[in-house]
Amino acid sequence: MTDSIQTWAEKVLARDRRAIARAISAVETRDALGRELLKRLFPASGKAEVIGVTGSPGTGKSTLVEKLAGAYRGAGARVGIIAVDPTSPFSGGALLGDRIRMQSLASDKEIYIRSMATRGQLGGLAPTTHDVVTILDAAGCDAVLIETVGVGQDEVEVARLADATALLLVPGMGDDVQTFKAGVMEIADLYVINKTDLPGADRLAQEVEAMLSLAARGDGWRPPIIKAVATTGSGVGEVKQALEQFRCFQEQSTGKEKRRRAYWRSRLLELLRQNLFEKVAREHLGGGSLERYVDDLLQHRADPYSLVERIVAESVASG
Ligand SMILES: Nc1nc2c(ncn2[C@@H]2O[C@H](COP(=O)(O)OP(=O)(O)OP(=O)(O)O)[C@@H](O)[C@H]2O)c(=O)[nH]1
Ligand SMILES: [Mg+2]
Repeated sequence: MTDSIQTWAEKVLARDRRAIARAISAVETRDALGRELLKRLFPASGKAEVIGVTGSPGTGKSTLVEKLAGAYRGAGARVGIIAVDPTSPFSGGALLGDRIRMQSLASDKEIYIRSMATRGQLGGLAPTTHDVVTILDAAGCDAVLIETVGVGQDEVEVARLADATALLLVPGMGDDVQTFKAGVMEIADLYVINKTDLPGADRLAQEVEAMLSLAARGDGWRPPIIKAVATTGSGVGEVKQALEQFRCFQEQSTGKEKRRRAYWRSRLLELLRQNLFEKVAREHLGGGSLERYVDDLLQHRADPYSLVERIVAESVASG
């Protein structure tokens, strides 16, 4: 078994597309094999530039990601695309749409596209997006583009995972700058005013400009505002250029290391939390125990604080 995982990992590292697809599926279903595979792939990851593209539904994220992927390919980079879909796995409409829309990339063997459903998880990412990035990174993608829905403060999660985050805004969608939650504006390393073929683009750009001049970022980076028409590809070169400038800025100012350090710190804590919870749930909440505890609480025979202390103590004692 170990041997076959080793071979599988080697195939992923050698960019075998079937092996990559199987690896992602194993990780998505939280298969134990997936975890074993990730252990072997992790040392080879950490090289890809991870770029988050976020914005309200319909702002043109998929269209921009497709064009941006084309621009990276044009520069000889290998590209991974992860489209995170907010809808349930059942409606599937947007997934299908993305696949059709990104068809121009489908025949390119150096581009890997994967759609994922958030399955109700907050944060704008699917629970296993982090691990899929590791796989694509280990498989030699120079850039991994993550499209994620912007539904408020939730997509802060993608900014944590990404080295750079682009926020798409479009004129006339009620996306008035005043209505943004502060958190959403804070995550953007660059702003893309998309659909500038529609009226109101200049006003929107001015509003963002005005907002940015009110509060300087702690790291001294002034997020550029780029006007684009994703459908024609206009402005896409500028977006790519701005991402490169930001990367240079980050490398010179050690911002990138700081960001990745913060990411791995919280990722480690998150995995630890998840792992400990799963252990406790497996060992102490099965076989009707959970409902018996709930009965105790309902009847006020026990208080939840003491119960949790007892369950945790038992779990720790059991090793
Ligand atoms: N007029 C105009 N339409 C655009 C532009 N960019 C994208 N669109 C259109 O806007 C619609 C939505 O584009 P998508 O790329 O699917 O947007 P999205 O943000 O990925 O949408 P969701 O993933 O569903 O949130 C499509 O019909 C695009 O053709 C643009 O620059 N101008
Ligand atoms: Mg989309």
